[in-house]
Amino acid sequence: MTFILLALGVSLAYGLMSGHSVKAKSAHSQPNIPAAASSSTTLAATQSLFIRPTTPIYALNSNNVIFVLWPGANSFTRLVRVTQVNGNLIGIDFRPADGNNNALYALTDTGTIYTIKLTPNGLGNATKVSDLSPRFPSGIQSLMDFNPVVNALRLIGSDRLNYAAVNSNGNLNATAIQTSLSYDPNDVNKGVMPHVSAGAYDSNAIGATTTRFYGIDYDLDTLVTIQPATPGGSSATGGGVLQTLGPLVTPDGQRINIDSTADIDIYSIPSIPSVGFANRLVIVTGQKFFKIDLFDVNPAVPPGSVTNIVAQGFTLPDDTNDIIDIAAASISYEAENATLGGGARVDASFPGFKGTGYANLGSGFAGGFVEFQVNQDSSGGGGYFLTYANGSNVNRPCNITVNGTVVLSFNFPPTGSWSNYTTYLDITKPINLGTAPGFRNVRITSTTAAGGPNIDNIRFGAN
Ligand SMILES: [Ca+2]
Ligand SMILES: [Ca+2]
Repeated sequence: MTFILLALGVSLAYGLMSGHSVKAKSAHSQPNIPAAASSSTTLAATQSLFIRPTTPIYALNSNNVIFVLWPGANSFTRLVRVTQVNGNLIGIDFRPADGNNNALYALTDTGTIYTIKLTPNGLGNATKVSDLSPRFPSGIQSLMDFNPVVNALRLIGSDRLNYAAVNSNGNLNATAIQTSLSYDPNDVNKGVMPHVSAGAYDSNAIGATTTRFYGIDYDLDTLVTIQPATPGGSSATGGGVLQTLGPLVTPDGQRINIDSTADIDIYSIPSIPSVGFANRLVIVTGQKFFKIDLFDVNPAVPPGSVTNIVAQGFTLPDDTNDIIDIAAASISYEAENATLGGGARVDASFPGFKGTGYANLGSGFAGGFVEFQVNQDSSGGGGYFLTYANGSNVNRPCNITVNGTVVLSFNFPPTGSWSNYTTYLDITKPINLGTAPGFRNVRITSTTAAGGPNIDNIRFGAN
């Protein structure tokens, strides 16, 4: 196993994983083989460069039905029809601050925000979060996405309406109407009426300090962005000033036609601050699924400069069920948002953690555990990243189980102090999650009387 103490090592691995080239694959042949290549010779031959997401992509249709594209699958699977809501669902997204994938946020055309449970126990159950006032009126040709920095919701309609639902001494309880969208006066599409029905923020994880908004203009079939108010900052989304980055094209240069109800989402692989996040943008439009590695897109260009934006993908079967919105599952799971037992407890005493705390597995006894509900595929994802602290001067060994079966053991060596969080990276011996679709329970349990470490979070490598 590779025990990497230096951020440089983590940066190198992330850099390799963010490049999706054949070179990167051969350098780490085990973690980066696309699932399709091993299961289908035909797919491997025709889509040899396309690496499918190793995180599930959830989808919504206009009849309140939730679907999911499991990692490696060729089509969406129907999960559940949501019945406990008032109105028609028009948007879904995961909230990075949740620190898990247990529920989607969803908005109805009557202006109510709900959470929709995705885990097997209570699948499809809806819980009301808040009412928008005024209601967001733009219907299904709209986008809904969480800004990971301010932990608030962005709503944009293809009619140019631009809303934010923010936390104001409550959860998403204040609605702000912001500046309607328009193209920058120096943009190639200045004066053109925008039709943006798809959009998402990058750096989509706990710990992001800046984030950039990307969207798609379905009328122009282009990728657009909103520049930050100051260089290096977050997109000034509330100002609504769009910039065209370029036309969407396939790898052989064919223009991609975007439907009016197409949607996008972004999933992000956290890295060290100087490197930022490795961001993947996924698109569902009609029968097509596409993915863009945002590492290949330079958004910080002056208005008026455009370049082709290459998206790779595949054709879904006929029965794609009129998808109107999608949401990519996070690869990051915070221990303080997981299930704890055996004497373990949520704690926040030692700073340096991500999210709101960590799981303290306890000192002086064995059996403290943290259990994550994980819906990833580890077969093509390139390992896992486990962030923990051990301020004692002895190892604190633990077992890792998947649905009760031990798959790995770790020693969790001392990190020097309880405030010194270390990321343990192993891309050669991934936690074998198995290939079965759906959630499974990944549990970390201390095995000796020394006790266990403080576990901050776990992330699974992604493509
Ligand atoms: Ca999102
Ligand atoms: Ca945490």
